[in-house]
Amino acid sequence: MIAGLSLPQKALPPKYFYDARGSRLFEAICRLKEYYPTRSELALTRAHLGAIARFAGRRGAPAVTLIEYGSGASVKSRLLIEALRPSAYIPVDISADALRHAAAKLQRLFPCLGIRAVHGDFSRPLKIPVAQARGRRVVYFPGSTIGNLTPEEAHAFLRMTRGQVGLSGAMLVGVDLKKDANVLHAAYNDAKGVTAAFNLNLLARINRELGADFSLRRFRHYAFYNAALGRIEMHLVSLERQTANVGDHRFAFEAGESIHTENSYKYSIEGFRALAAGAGFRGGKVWLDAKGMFSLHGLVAS
Ligand code: AVJ
Repeated sequence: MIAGLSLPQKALPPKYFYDARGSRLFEAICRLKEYYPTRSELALTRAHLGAIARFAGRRGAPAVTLIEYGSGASVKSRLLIEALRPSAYIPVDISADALRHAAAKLQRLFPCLGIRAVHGDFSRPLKIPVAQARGRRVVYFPGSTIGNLTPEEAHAFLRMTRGQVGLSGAMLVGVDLKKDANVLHAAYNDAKGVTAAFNLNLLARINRELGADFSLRRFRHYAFYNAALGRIEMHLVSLERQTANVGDHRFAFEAGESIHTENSYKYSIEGFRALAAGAGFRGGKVWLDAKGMFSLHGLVAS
């Protein structure tokens, strides 16, 4: 936090949004009419579930270990688990609460499924519990969480994952698509202000957990589509000249100066396939929802 707030363009990593309240606010975002990604990805998963499960489970591999990064409430994985029937499911999430609830719920639904929740951050290589990682390894990375990474970071992440699933493994990645900037703008500037509350909750969390004194009233949520870079940027903009303390560090803000809190990259289908190819994956398959808003890529090692 200190390092990020010391940059010329102040910036904080979006993974810190997800404390218990932040995870709840994110779930509320997913239900907003303006926020199309969740609904689109669910629709495409339902529409193509058979094909997706055949892709993930093929090559006669009897056992599949399904690893999910950023599993959150595991809503989409429930569908996939039903169709794929993996022998083990390893959800990985930075929010301990979300992880515990999702794992308990899935265990009730699938009593025979070996569930091994891993509380952590998928930006570093993950130690997969070996006893659970039987058969074919399939990494599921839905929600366009990959959009939080820059293309360079996404490349490194895909390379790391390819190493993790090995030559016989596969990856399923949900990727939000480029579209009309007005649709993107609405999705990140909802009328009820839930996205604004989600963004501002980061400051509330820093205040509570790091003894900081950000005045939440003096910052405003700001999100826009940066077309040149193909990404939504979220910022917290200081409404006036002010200072804020984090521990013994004092940070000065000019009026209008911002903290950059999130990027959400949008890809073309070809653009994402090229990125995956550069990281050693063959773009095996791509599935879309009926409106062509969102994509799910099935990748195998090339
Ligand atoms: C969870 C990273 C995919 O970028 O759309 C939603 C997070 N931020 N509204 C996204 C988010 C603001 C979301 N991801």
